[in-house]
Amino acid sequence: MVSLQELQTPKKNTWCPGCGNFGILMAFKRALVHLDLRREEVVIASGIGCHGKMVNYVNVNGFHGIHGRVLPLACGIKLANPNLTVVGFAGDADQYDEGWGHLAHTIRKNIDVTLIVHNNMVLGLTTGQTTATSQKGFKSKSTPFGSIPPALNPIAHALVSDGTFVARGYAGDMTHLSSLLVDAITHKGFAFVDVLQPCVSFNNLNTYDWYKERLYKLEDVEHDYSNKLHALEKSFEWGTQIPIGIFYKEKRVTYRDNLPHIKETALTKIPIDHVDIMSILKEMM
Ligand SMILES: Cc1ncc(C[n+]2csc(CCOP(=O)(O)OP(=O)(O)O)c2C)c(N)n1
Ligand code: SF4
Ligand SMILES: [Mg+2]
Repeated sequence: MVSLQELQTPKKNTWCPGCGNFGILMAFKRALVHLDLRREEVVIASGIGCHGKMVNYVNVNGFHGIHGRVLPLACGIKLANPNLTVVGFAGDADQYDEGWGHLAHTIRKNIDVTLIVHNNMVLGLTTGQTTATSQKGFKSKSTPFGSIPPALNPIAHALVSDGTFVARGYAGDMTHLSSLLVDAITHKGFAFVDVLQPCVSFNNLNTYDWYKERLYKLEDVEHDYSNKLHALEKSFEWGTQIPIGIFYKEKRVTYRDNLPHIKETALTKIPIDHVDIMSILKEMM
């Protein structure tokens, strides 16, 4: 059984004191302990940003990729070796700006990975610029007079893209987030979790106090997560009341289940000794 201690790494943590990323890190580690997964069965992938340091702070296999490309990485790893549990960590600029296109297509293909988006509604690592989820009017270095368009709604987009697991967590409620991550990781198919993450250095609008006044749990209002229209209605709640929890969940065949040639055997187990790639390489030279 893996312990919190074993998931610790010797890397010095460089997040700002009070950053919401600490809550996500601990919630994820607790989820791994709860699921009793062996460290070598788990692979995590991240983009570039403060969130990207997750791969440095969890003692499992990790791939720190490039900005916006968490999903191609995570999906490639999972399709090559379905025996692995694959979790991607992205930032809001990372996923909802640069990597936006990947999200819709991974959702509709229902590739069996989990995506956790650290949604702090700002570019943290680059010291505070506006992102796709920054609220209209949000003032930052890149929009000193306030962000002009309305904020993108990731939950509504995931629902209309036919997501099979669509949820929102909060970095300030570690117990709730951890149990949400357990549900997401055990979901067979693509699990999408948008996590509201306070950035204490560059987002002085969406703070812990701001969330405290607004958040409520969908499970407390007996939300039926098999009802997509109801989930969509809930996804538009933003303002005085903001729901967290599972919006929608359904069972659907995964992408890999539709690939008969690799359905039974992991690509990583198929011998390649007899494959001669020289002729292909010569063609390219
Ligand atoms: C291809 C590419 N474009 C832009 C950058 C510059 N860059 C570094 S981090 C970052 C985004 C950080 O914002 P976010 O994804 O929201 O992550 P956070 O730091 O808030 O966790 C950007 C644009 C980069 N490293 N690579
Ligand atoms: S800049 Fe924001 S997101 Fe980055 S570590 Fe500091 S508080 Fe966290
Ligand atoms: Mg961000």
